Amino acid sequence: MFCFQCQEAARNVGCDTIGVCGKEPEVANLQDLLIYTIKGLCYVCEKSNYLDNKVMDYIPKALFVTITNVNFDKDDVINYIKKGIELREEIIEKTNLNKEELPECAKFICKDEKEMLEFAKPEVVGVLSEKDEDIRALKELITYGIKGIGAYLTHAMRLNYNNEEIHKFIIRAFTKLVDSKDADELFNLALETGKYAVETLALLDKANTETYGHPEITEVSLEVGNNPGILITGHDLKDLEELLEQTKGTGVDVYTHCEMLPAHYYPFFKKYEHFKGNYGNAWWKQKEEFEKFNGPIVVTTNCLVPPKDSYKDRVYVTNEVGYPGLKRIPEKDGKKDFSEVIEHAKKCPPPTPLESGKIIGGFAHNQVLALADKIIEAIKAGKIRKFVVVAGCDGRHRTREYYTEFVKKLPKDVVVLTCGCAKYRFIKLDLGDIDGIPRVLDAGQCNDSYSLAVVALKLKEVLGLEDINDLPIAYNISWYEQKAVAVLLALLYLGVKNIVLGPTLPAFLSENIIKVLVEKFGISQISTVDEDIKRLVG
Ligand code: FSO
Ligand code: SF4
Repeated sequence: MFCFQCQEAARNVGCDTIGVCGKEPEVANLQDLLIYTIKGLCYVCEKSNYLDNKVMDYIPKALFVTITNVNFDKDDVINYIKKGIELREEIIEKTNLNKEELPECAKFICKDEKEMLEFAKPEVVGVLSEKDEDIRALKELITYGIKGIGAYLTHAMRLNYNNEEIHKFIIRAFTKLVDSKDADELFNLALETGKYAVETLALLDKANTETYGHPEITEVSLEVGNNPGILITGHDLKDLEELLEQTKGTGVDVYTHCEMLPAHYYPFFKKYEHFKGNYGNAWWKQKEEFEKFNGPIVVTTNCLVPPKDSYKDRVYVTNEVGYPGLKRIPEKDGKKDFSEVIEHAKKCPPPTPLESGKIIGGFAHNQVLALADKIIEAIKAGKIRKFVVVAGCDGRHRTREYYTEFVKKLPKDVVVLTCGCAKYRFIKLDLGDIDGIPRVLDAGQCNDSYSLAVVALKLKEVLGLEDINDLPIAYNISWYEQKAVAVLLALLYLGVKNIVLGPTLPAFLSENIIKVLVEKFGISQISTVDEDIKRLVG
């Protein structure tokens, strides 16, 4: 295996024996083969100008399967590969494409696990098949950005929002990855990936807010009640909706974990009295927290950590998530049946209390813009000197303690804009407010990154500025997996310069590509807390 797609890649080079995330070598190789299969399918679609609902349903989900901490189950990956080959062959037949002229990824056939594992070598189908370091870096940057787009698009599609143009872009981009060796062309394609990341995030924002209302300022309890509970984690709001409906009146409470916390901010979910509060922290602490929760846990998307035997029988998965031995929530006609989990919960003791108090959040674009007058006033009066976006993902490395220190040490006239699970590094600290505006404004999930862009663009307009970089906003982004790569490319597309990235720069970027990103966009890695406060806040 060879995988370097996330921030925790071994030695910041790549995982080559087993994933730091727990991904087994066979699964890693099969996921490479799945990406290879998707590329072949895209190639065939592009060359025959073909797109249908089956393709639009398959590609984003198949991409989602390969994102860090989503699926560790080889059987699931094998099924996706088989499905991809099947779709591709159907299209070749329908459109009379000449097989002889197709590249290997668009014509290989592997019938079973054995054939797949023999074929799926990192040097043949994986990232090492590209020998040129810089071309490889650009291709992987685009691939990971598109994986992120695939995940966001899957979420939007789950709520029946779709945009064919995004699918067409994915198809065109993967075809280019098969064909192109031209660094300039690939660099431009990376920026275009950012453009479509913005489009996809906007579509998802529309899907979420039209379905569940605009997030509003909300206090979320961190305490537990006396009823048995179900803990729901990941990012899928539709799963949460169905779970809340089906647990109504059963005596079972529902708690959010990690990236599901922002669900509490939506008006729609407030009507459920048994929707209790948030339990725990960012994904990487789940081993300890799932243990203490005592009841069943539903994992709807990333980030799943390989479960301990002590609670494994209480973990259920949905959607693209998979891990050998975990139970899957049955689905019929697109609707999930949570009855088994609910019965399971009834037999469990209530959760062990972890914390007390509350979190305040709900500062997505609509809510922040409702406060715009107050904010502008505070800026003009010099009460708010600057905003710093400290957003993205959390992770288990000790170096990430930097983010807690950074936020703690910021001058009192600086406001933090956040989203994603990165917020768990500081959301529970009491950092006070500025004229009633909290010093940490949480917009929601990493899926809500678009909110921060809307706020920036609106402020630019209100303040009559020419350039997004003239705003009093600095960016200190912590990344972990591929959705964060999509968000980073989105920010670059929007013209944001001087982003500080951490805790490390991506292992998949070559020195030359990093140099270009530094020259063109002023991207840099985190340094010490003091130095970064000096350069970001002044
Ligand atoms: Fe976190 Fe995991 Fe939302 Fe990521 S839970 S790390 S960017 O997968 O998805 O913020
Ligand atoms: Fe390693 Fe990250 Fe790949 Fe997992 S996803 S194998 S931790 S680089």
